[in-house]
Amino acid sequence: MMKKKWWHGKTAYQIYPKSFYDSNGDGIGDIPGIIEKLDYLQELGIEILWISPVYVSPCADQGYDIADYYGIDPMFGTMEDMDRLLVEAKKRGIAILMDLVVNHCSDEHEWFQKALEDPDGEYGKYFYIEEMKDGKGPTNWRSYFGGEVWEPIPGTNKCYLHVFHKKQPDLNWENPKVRKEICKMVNWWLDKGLAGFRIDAIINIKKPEKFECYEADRDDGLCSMDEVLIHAKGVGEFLGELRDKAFAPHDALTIGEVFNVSDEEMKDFIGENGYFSSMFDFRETIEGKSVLGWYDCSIPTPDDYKKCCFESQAYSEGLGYLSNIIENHDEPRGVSHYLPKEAQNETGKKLLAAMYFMLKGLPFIYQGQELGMENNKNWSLDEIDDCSTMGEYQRCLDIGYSEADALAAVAHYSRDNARTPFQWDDSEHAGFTKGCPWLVVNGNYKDINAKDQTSRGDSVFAFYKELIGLRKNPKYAETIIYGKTEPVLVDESNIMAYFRRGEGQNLFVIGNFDHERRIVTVEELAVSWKEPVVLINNYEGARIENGTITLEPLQALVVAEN
Ligand code: TEU
Ligand code: CA
Repeated sequence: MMKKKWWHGKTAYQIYPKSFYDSNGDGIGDIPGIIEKLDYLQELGIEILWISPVYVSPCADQGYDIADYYGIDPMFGTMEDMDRLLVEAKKRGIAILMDLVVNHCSDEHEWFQKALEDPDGEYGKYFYIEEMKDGKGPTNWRSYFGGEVWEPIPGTNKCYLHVFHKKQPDLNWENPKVRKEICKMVNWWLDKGLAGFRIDAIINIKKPEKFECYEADRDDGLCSMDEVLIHAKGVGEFLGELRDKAFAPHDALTIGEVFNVSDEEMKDFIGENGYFSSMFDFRETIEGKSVLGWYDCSIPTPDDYKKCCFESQAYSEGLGYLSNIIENHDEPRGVSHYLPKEAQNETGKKLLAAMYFMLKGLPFIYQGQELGMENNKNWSLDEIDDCSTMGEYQRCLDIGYSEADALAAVAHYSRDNARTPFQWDDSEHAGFTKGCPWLVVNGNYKDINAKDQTSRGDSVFAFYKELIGLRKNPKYAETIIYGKTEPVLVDESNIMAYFRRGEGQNLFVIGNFDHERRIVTVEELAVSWKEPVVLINNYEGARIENGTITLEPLQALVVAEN
């Protein structure tokens, strides 16, 4: 039996500060804005809040490029605001996680500025700085945002490594001084009263021992970081040190953004005494992605979706507690991605909500997900701000797409879909700001907004509230939190169904992704269940007779044994 932790039964929420709520009319969401909306989050039932970066940043990658780890960027507020947020959140029983971005910093960070001044000096060793040969870096690795990972240092024959944006130089974790600095900083924040961190892009901190070229996977002669990471061995040593010297002494809650580890390695990451408390399940996120770029990706079907969920549930069982999502600030809106077109309505949104929320693990809700916020359907190129989208767009042009086709090819995956301002009400700019929003507001804000959602008993918001309430209901919480997930009807296309097996209690979760009525039979319900009680339903009525369940199109049910 898994050791119980205070956070297992909670529901977590991710805030993307720039787009949440603007308190001072400059068009940019801020920390005072978050404080103003804490009551809203409490009303929803949120008890853990992950806040994407608010540190000092020139914002080449929206705050994921940090110029001062100890300072709050003025666009987000002040350190006093941050301290007040911690206090106000605590009053409402909400624990705060900040974003820990330590694979890289900003090129405007003091360390990098000093490294540029003297690449062979002390601070040069904080980064990966190499000699160029024939004007080229030592390897053919492609950065996540497109182009080479090596950037020349002006006035020298040297270059530095950046696996993300060129304004995000990678920190050299092999250097004990770097590790010491990071450890100090993490402890400083935890001492302030943070509950913990979401840990950014962490698998990238270990590089291959030798800087070598690998086989190219596109005609640009470069290879993807996925290939590079296969050759990088021993990240665990760094992570173990961070755990022992910073996380463990504070009993911090840490959620790793962990890509590119095998299922076998999962135990080291989130097992007993693992590096982190939990890590996101990205199996569904990755499904359909292509090494060639976004233009070549395919959108997962409901059957793909359920297969991914069940695989992750099976691998993690008895081994660690995953964090479950349908979207985040890097992904398309979940309802626009996992639901078939004709299912993209409130009933379908509730269906998807129930399916992922009832899985074993810590559920995260990304801001706006609880309203049913969708991808923006009408992007124009000049409205896109995200560097990753621009890289993928360029890639399309490079292989001969017209501008219009290139935009059409990347629009669905643009990270800006998740980053459009939160839709608070039906007034101008969706009530997000009194000024001019930094990113365009989704045109559907008059139909989809918090004011409407919180006023209706049958809204997506109300449904999320019910799911969160059920998770806290003492009668069922143990089973929801710790019960084993057991898939059933796996070969029934467009039906996702599973038991959650608790001690002396079973729950049954079923959803119909089909646009037609479906009738399925689960014998156990007829044979050994006394009487099924419907706990969650996105329809008026439910028909369960002798183990035979009649599901309306997009109907979702959570059922308990009486
Ligand atoms: O993301 C890391 C990551 O590997 C991807 O999700 C990446 O952003 C995506 O493939 C590019 O489209 C984290 C953050 O979540 C992301 O916002 C940052 O841009 C990135 O790290 C760099 O800090
Ligand atoms: Ca502001």
